[in-house]
Amino acid sequence: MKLVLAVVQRQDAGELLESLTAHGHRVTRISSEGGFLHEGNVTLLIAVQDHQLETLLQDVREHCYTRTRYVSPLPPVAESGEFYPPSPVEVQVGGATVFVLRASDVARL
Ligand code: 2BA
Repeated sequence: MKLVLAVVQRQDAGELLESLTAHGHRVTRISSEGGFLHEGNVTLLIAVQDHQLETLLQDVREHCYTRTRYVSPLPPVAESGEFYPPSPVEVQVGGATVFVLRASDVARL
């Protein structure tokens, strides 16, 4: 059995959740935030049997897209009143960051 933690972009979370539940998975959705961009994202917790893992990952691949963000780095320390606005840096976000952990059991008590 595996516990899958999938960090996905908020724009992708709705359709992915629909697809996962349609395929019979039980899913927990947690609102989260990326430490680098400080943008809201979504972390999904999904416990699956080993034989379900590959189709689950396929669902994630199909519903999570790569997007480009531009981040402005901090400006360098200004010297003698000169000002050089820093150029935005391109960052590719996603599809999804997926952690697969071994799980010993799932109990619904
Ligand atoms: P963020 O931390 O906000 O990162 C957003 C994107 O910024 C990342 O996309 C990556 O392209 C870039 N990035 C992140 N940290 C960086 C750094 N130290 N230097 C340069 N660029 C950096 P993704 O890799 O697709 O990650 C999307 C989100 O997935 C992350 O949002 C974070 O919430 C999560 N994540 C990614 N890798 C993780 C990891 N190893 N552990 C925990 N969470 C992770």
